[in-house]
Amino acid sequence: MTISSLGLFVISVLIAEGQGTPKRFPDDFKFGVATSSYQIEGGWNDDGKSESIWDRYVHENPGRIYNKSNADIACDSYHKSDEDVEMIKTLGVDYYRFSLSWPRILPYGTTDYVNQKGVEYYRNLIKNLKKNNIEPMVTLFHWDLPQTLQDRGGFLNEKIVEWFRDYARLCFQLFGDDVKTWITFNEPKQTCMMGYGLAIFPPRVSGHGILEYKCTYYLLKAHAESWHVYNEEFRQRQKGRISIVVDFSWWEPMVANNTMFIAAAESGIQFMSGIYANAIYLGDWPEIVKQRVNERSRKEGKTVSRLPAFTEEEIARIRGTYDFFGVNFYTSVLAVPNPIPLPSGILNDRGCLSFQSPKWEGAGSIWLKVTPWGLKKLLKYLKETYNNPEIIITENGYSDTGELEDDKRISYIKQHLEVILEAREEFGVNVTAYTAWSLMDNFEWIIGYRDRFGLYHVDFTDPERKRTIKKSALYYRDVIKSRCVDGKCE
Ligand code: GBH
Repeated sequence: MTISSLGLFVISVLIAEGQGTPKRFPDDFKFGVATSSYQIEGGWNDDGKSESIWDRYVHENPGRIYNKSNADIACDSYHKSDEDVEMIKTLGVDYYRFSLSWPRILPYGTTDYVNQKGVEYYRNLIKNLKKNNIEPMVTLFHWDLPQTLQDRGGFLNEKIVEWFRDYARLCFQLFGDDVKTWITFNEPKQTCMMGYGLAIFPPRVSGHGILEYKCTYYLLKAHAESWHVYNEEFRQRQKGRISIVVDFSWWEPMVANNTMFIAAAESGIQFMSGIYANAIYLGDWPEIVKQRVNERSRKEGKTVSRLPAFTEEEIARIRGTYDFFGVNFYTSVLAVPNPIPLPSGILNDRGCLSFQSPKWEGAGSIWLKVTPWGLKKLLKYLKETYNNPEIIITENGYSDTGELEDDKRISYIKQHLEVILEAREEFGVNVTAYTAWSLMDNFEWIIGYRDRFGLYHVDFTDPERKRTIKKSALYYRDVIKSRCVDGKCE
């Protein structure tokens, strides 16, 4: 260290300490806001777009969606993207996270036919964002698989690796000059566990502890192959970055300082989230997942494990395919050991149960309890478990019934921002960005339009889908401007 660099170092330490209050975000911390294609776009069959598995599902099973709603029109963003950009601009965010609809770009799923109208829609949106100094952060897959690929087996056909890789390559070619942050998959758990395990989301296949793992195995390979495509064919010229987004709840042992409960919590977080992250950030399945599923398979008299084994080659190919750690965080659960031997299935394989305390503050959604302390613990856990990666919070948000004076949403965001600052200060967690879910009220999957997550209200009874700013949007705008959680720094 030279004298002058030592001087600079001392000065920066003094400045850092002088700031005293941990309530201020550094200037290079980024703020964003998020949506996803199926939840906002509408235009479900406009201009050559084909059906996604969600289109098919809501049309064939209206009764399975709250109030028999669907997203045929949703927020009508397919026709209102200029207004969307105006709203985003008002917030003053650094970036907008949205997703591309695969069947809008590739109606047959594969790259032999590209729907130019679909491409144009995203090209206009991206240009408009750039013009307004808003960085696009683009998710390639937020659950709306082309139905035509589902008809060929979807995520149970190994071809999904090629289909997705080719779709990803096309998107890098089409939009990569302007898009510098890519996300391959949003929340693989919802695709594999909810779609091919518990059969709650389309394609509603019951996996019995077999197909949810098979889906995960192919999905991780598809992620890795597209990362390699970006890395080898685009990175040098386009200079962007690409990763996956895994959703994590925090798992707290229901009984503290009890090894059985601590082990239950660790198993819970590994089966529910680590299973989608471990191969990418560390290599292979999490140890506890391998151990439990392999042993249970043996006890069930199976000659091969229900969990597909990665070859050494596959482990090496998938390991390291990330440029940052994308995490969605909403809530926490309490873990309890479940020693009762139950039939195969991911929820039974994990050997624990989850509960939420009735003492925790609720929200509009039954599963969402306000637990900012859980995010703080999770951030420390992620740092320690995954070798201190750069962490981007790609979603965090609060649901209610759509009130404009949404003080509870403000309080939720504020508390989560506070713990992010604390985790950075106290544990040195490298969180560099925060994304609020969501820009506006939208189609909240099977709960339809009941649970509202928006910073803007949307009137779904109005053919114009009128959007109205909520108090929380103004709060978030002030945070971004002042870089302080209470929206004002002295
Ligand atoms: C995210 O999922 C999604 O990325 C986003 O699209 C969504 O709008 C947002 O968060 C809010 O939900 O039906 O009772 O079995 C968050 C995780 C997964 C939580 C599905 C609710 C359904 C539970 N969500 N889960 S239930």
